Amino acid sequence: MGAQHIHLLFRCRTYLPGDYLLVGIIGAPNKGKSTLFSALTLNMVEIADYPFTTIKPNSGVAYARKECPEVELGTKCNPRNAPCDNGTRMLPVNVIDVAGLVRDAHSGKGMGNQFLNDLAAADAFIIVVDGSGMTDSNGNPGEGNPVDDVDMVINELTMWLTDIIGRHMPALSKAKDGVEALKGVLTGLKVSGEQIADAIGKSHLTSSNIGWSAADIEKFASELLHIAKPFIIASNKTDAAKDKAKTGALEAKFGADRIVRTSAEMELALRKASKAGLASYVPGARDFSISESASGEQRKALEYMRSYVSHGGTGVQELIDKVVFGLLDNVVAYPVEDENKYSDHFGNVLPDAYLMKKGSTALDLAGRIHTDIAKSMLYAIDAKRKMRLAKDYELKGNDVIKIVSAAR
Ligand SMILES: Nc1nc2c(ncn2[C@@H]2O[C@H](COP(=O)(O)OP(=O)(O)OP(=O)(O)O)[C@@H](O)[C@H]2O)c(=O)[nH]1
Ligand SMILES: [Mg+2]
Repeated sequence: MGAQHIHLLFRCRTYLPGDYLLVGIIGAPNKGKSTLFSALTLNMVEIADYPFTTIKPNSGVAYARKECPEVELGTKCNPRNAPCDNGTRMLPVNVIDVAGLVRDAHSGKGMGNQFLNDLAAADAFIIVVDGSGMTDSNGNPGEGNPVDDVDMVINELTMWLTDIIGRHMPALSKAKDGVEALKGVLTGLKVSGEQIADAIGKSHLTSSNIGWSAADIEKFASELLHIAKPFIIASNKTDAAKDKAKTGALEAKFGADRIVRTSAEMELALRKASKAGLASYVPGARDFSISESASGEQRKALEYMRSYVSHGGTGVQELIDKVVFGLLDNVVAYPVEDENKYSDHFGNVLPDAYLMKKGSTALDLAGRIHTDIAKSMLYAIDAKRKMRLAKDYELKGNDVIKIVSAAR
């Protein structure tokens, strides 16, 4: 049997937004969730200085950024599923922004917690807090405590999950295989059997004959959340923070790794200014140029922002990059059909960029392209080094890979 590509399969496949990671933006009211959402997606949504501005969820596409291999390979890409911005590949990620969450939302306080169902399939959460500390936990002007707000969000998420499991307890308690039964109950939550088993172990419960008490369910829900729904914290409004103590307290409690200082408002203003041709701001950049066409007032505002971003940027791009490549541990892989031209069957150079969980193999990449390609896969070729790779080759990040399959 000759080794060839299955061109047809490459040709037929369309890229579905359903393949994207999903990131949920969550937090107490009036902290800047919708501003962050808008800065990330450039979708214009309602933003206002009072609690519960958002009622219906906003969903859109944000982009994590990574250097495109076109730079290293000295070529020019023809992107299909992930745009390229001057040598930086933009990997699409779905984001959802929901209503503000308050303490006891699970008992109906504020907007309640039903809207959390819209985030059930999230791969990760961004918890937005007011790093300036100028809004209280209900989103009103006053002394805020971001650490308490994060604890409240985690607690409300736990209670939401506890309620879902609790509702199914009569049926679950009759099931022989608890992991399988829980998997059924938690369909739509994007949790795996391994994650469920792990959470059962960590909460010192057993999976056979589940007869859990309310406290057991809560313990399990809390463990499962930590395992399956990792979070990062945006210490937002840091442009308005007079002292750094609020963010410092977050770092002390949750670890500096998990905190990104953001100014969603400034990122939104800069992306809008760039779109309007007033500035040449690239998301995440520490500098930009201001257009001649900017008016005196606009120039003044842009100069102020230019000075602000020179001290570490607005944090917004860093935040989404950290979610995708840090928290969710993804690498980018570029499948090609021609390892010399780095192209697909039509000559498109580096057409597709796939986010793959670290630890994924060349075979996993084949499966991502099409299950049939994975089934008949023989081996892979590292197109950069022209080296043959085994099916179980672990993707390193920015690999350009040809999958060689058996002709049928
Ligand atoms: N200074 C400053 N203000 C911000 C920032 N981000 C948001 N804001 C302001 O904070 C207020 C609330 O912003 P929203 O984005 O509507 O907040 P939200 O968390 O979505 O609010 P709800 O939908 O009501 O829960 C608005 O007045 C924003 O302009 C920021 O980075 N810095
Ligand atoms: Mg909002």
